[in-house]
Amino acid sequence: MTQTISREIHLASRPHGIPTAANFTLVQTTLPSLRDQEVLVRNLFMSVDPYMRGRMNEGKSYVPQFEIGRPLEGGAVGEVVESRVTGIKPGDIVTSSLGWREFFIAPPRELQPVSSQIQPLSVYLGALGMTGLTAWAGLNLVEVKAGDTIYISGAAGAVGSVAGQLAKLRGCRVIGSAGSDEKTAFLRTECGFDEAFNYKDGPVLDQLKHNAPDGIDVYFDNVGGESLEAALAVLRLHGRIIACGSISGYNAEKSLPGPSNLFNITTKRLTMKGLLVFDWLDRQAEFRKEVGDYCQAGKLKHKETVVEGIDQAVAAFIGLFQGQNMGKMVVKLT
Ligand code: NAP
Ligand code: FER
Repeated sequence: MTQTISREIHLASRPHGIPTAANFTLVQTTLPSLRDQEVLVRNLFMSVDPYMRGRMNEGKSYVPQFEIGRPLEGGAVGEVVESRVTGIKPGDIVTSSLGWREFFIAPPRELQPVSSQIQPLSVYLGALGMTGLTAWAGLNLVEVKAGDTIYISGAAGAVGSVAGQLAKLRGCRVIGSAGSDEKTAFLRTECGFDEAFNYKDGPVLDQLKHNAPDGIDVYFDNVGGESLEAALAVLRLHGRIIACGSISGYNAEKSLPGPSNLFNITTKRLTMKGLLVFDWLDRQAEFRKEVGDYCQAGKLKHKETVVEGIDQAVAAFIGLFQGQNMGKMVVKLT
């Protein structure tokens, strides 16, 4: 019986502020032999996501915290190597939440079979995966419709770039912000955004007013902080906010003050709705059909930044907070 040697990334210590390589260890492990009703999977791609930062903190939240000395978890797509389950065979492609490791053994309830026809398989982590579902769910959450002007922060990332393209397909006017000129060019030329600005070029409020002189109907918030405050200022009467993420505060060592102008919610009768992608899993089939069709028809770009090797996964994760990715950040396991 062959034994599988795998490498996996453990949480070594809880980060304070921006995570560093010292918070993680790469550990080699030998997997046990496969037992009845178990499957051995080799991960091909794994996801790194901003929400993982929150799971590295102490204390409870919606998603369980990572434990020190244990492997991290996260979305992954892999290939079945060996199976002792009827109906699952070597070569099958499966998604799971058992990323951050090269190989793993799991029962079938931990695996979701997906078609190998769709390539690259990393698309199951991005446009057709968790971040694509988040983008799609956000637009549905506040009923984004033709004629709306929508502002999206973090627009060149995994969620933002898909949200903007889906909003264009719905007939919206789309404005995005991102952290480099290369990213704003990508938004305009490849994603079809009407306007895009670099939030590092000057105050977000000034740039947003310039790009949306008549105000906005919807704000898709991936960033929080200054962008949220600016959006509150320019939202029109009865405007809506999709509260999706707040990455500007994820590494803050003490809690940050809220927007100084929250009273706009009252005066303009705004609606701000919290979005958690896990609430939308029952609509995954509908989402995959709609967005899968757009991808196949060439109407939706699923841009990725691919980093190679599990030994680069920590750097890829930290890179999310330095804006190193355009589109979905994925790690290809070699
Ligand atoms: P992503 O946008 O692909 O990657 C993160 C990006 O955030 C970076 O590339 C960087 O781009 C930007 N960023 C980092 N630090 C920043 C800062 N201080 N200020 C402004 N921008 C900053 O990540 P994603 O997976 O698509 O996630 C985007 C947001 O959605 C995150 O807030 C995430 O937590 C949230 N999210 C929420 C849910 C949910 O269920 N609610 C699900 C998935 C994701 P720049 O170069 O533009 O700075
Ligand atoms: C995210 C940010 C936050 C995310 C999930 C959460 C899946 C949930 C946090 C919590 O429940 O505390 O990007 O993506």
